[in-house]
Parts: sequence; C-alpha cells; structure tokens
Amino acid sequence: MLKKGVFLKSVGDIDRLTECYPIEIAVVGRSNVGKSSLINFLCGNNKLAKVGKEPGKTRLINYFGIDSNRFVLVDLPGYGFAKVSDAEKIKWGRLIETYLQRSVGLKHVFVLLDVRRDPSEEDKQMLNYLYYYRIPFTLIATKCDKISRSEQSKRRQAIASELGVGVDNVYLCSAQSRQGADEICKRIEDVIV
Ligand SMILES: Nc1nc2c(ncn2[C@@H]2O[C@H](COP(=O)(O)OP(=O)(O)O)[C@@H](O)[C@H]2O)c(=O)[nH]1
Ligand SMILES: [Mg+2]
Repeated sequence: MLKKGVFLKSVGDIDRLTECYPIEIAVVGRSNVGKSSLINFLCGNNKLAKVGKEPGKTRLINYFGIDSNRFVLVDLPGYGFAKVSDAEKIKWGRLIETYLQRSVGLKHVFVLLDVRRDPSEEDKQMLNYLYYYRIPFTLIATKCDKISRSEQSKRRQAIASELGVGVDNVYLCSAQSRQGADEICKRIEDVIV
C-alpha cells in the first residue's frame, strides 16, 4: 500500500494548468472504470477521491500527494460518457491534451480498462496521444472481482492483443478484492525513479 495520500487541488481550466509537480503519475480511462476507486484502494483511504455515483460528473483534474509529495497521483476526468454534450467533450479533450503536453513532471500514465470490456475507440485514441507525446504507460484491467481467475487471464490476453502490447503490460486489479495492489505499488516504485 502507498503511504498517506492527501488531496492537493482540482483544476478544471486550461489556464490553470500552469504548474506541475516534480513527479506525477496520471490515471486515465472511461467514466466509471474505477479511477477514483484505484487511487483510494492504493492509498487505503476510501474517502480520498470521490467515487462517482454519477459517471461523467468529475470534470476536473484532481491531484493527490502521496507520502509527503514524494510523487503525485493525478485523477483525470473520464471519457466515454454518452450524456455529455459535444461542447463538453471538446473541453475535455483540450484539458487532457494540454495536461499531457505541459506536465513535464509526468512520468507515467495508468490507463484503466474494465476487464470485461473490449477497449473502446476512445481508449485507443488515448494510447495514440500517449505514443505521440512519448509518455510511458501501463494498462490496468479493473473490476477483476467480477470474473473468475481463468476468465481474467483470457481477458488479459484479449486486451493486450487488441491494443498491440505485451501481456506483461496489462495488470489485473480489483479495488474490491484488493487484487493487484502489490504489483501496482511495485510498478509505481519502478516508474518514479
Ligand atoms: N466490483 C467492483 N466495483 C468497482 C471496482 N472499482 C470501482 N468499482 C465501482 O465502479 C463505480 C465507478 O468507480 P469510480 O472509481 O468512481 O470510477 P471513475 O469514474 O473511473 O473514477 C463505483 O460504483 C465503484 O464502486 C472494482 O474493482 N470492483
Ligand atoms: Mg472518478
């Protein structure tokens, strides 16, 4: 588990994306995939990031300092929420892209995917951004408690091949059963050095 997480700030406007922390790891993925739950579960604090009952409501970039700001986890607003207007989608896209461009402290991105679903076009678009800006990433398949272990390994293979990455780059996790916590924490230590 990670040492003490503290909420630092929320940013909703590009104009306010002017400063970044020395070491950031961002968490991205569609609305409701489990971004906030992952941050809470890694920090052992269920009240840290708001777990959304209304998907798509979190339109802000939320920063959480871990272990006295040794590094910062950045909860990015989710994509793929059908009820959001086109204007909001454009705003979302600009906010995310500006974040990726400007955050010189960004070391790594965790791209979350629901283990039961095939990656969407938006997931693929996100990976294209990351390749384009040369930002290293790891895929995390969430909600693994919903399916059996044998099903999990099949889904892991399927997600990896659909996205053209090695199976080792897909981590399995569950905020509910706490599966995958140690591997993800180890991954964090490896990417922040
Ligand atoms: N069963 C199960 N539910 C989860 C898991 N992670 C998140 N959820 C649920 O999925 C919903 C969305 O989670 P949230 O963390 O708010 O997703 P976000 O929109 O990506 O931040 C909530 O109802 C969570 O309780 C998980 O690992 N297992
Ligand atoms: Mg959230």
